[in-house]
Amino acid sequence: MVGRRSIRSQNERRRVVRAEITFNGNATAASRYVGWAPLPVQVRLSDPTDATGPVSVRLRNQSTTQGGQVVFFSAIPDTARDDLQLTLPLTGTPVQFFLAGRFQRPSIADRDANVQVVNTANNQPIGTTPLMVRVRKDANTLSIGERTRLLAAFATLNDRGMGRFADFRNIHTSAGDPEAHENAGFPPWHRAYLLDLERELQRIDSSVALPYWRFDQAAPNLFTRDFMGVPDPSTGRVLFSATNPLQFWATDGVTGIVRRPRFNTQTQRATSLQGPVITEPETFQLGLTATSPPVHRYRRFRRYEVNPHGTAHVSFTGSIAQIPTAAKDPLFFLLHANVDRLWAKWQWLKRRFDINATSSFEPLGAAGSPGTTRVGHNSKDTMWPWNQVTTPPRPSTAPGGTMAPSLLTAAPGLRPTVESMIDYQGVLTPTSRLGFDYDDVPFQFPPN
Ligand SMILES: [Cu+2]
Repeated sequence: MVGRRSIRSQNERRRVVRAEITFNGNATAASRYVGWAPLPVQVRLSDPTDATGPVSVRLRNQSTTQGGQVVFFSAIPDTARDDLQLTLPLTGTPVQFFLAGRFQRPSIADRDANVQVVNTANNQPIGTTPLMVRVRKDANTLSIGERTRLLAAFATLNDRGMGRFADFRNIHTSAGDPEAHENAGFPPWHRAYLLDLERELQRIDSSVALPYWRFDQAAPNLFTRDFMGVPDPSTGRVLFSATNPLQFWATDGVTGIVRRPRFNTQTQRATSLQGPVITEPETFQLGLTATSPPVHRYRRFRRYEVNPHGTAHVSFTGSIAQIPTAAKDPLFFLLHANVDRLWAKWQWLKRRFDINATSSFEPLGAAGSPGTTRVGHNSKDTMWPWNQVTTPPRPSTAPGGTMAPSLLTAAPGLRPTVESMIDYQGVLTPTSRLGFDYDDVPFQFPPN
């Protein structure tokens, strides 16, 4: 009897020990979002009461069957582990490790993943931290909850035409056109544009990630009254269900969205008068410049601006079909998330993250040196409007201010350069991580 009681009281004492996790050095819940790229995380004993020495702990997913899942790294680069053994000093000094979402196990709701710290001496949990494995997903596969939160955040950002969204609409115009299109900076400029918008959506609802419209496949769940709307056959004005927050969408002082597809949205991929968008595998072949061995180069790959990108735009009539008005339509951002995903997936497939290699981006350098192109399209140039430059050849206004900051990463800074968009996962330079990922594009360390 005496022996059993003393064992029990010993366990109770050990349970007093508490561990606390901080993400990227930030203790608030607002920082607990992770994608596939490893994020620096710190764990420390927050209440070492009754511990008599360093405490050996194991980090793990609280449940391996539900919600988002994470993997652990003791350092980077390292192989991903299901759990991680660490020793926490009694002084409360934090111990750093790295954490990432487990590929293909994203969250579907905020805080549905849980990291548990277990005291290995008695197998008791001494801390549980909820988080979200938040990645950009195929819009056609979103749950009703994910879709509802996205649409509500978009509607709030626009606020019937009176909100912050007006800046985004006013960035993508005739004046901004030369900053963004038909040149080397097309992919990075749009990556920054989407990131800025996504961070604003996340300020409204941190569980939202921008989904993508996979335009080379039918997306019957996207083109519905509950999601992006269905056009009225006679006017082309998009109709929404009575519960869809987009029903009040307005831009330039006019309510509604005009968008009429040239293809069957329930059964077909995007198709213009010239024909369908090229497929994903065809897109990845655009960069091929030599066949044996195969060499893939950025300057060839960026031809994807024409097809599939341009083709997807002109698969409709209405505002999305012309550059000056395209960003009036929220579908624009889902279309462009897919354009960005194609670049991201090509970068992963061909390992094109080196900001100093012409195979990853060209022209390298800043405008004004030999062999460079228009300012804003060289790797070292800053990008309008985030640089707030309004002297020629830049546009005369720079709507929206500098780049929205993030608690998850310091990159790309307030005035991003073209090259800051290239290593978006921090594959080669961990501090370059921009804080987004796509559901089907993994993070992979470079080969040794
Ligand atoms: Cu576009």
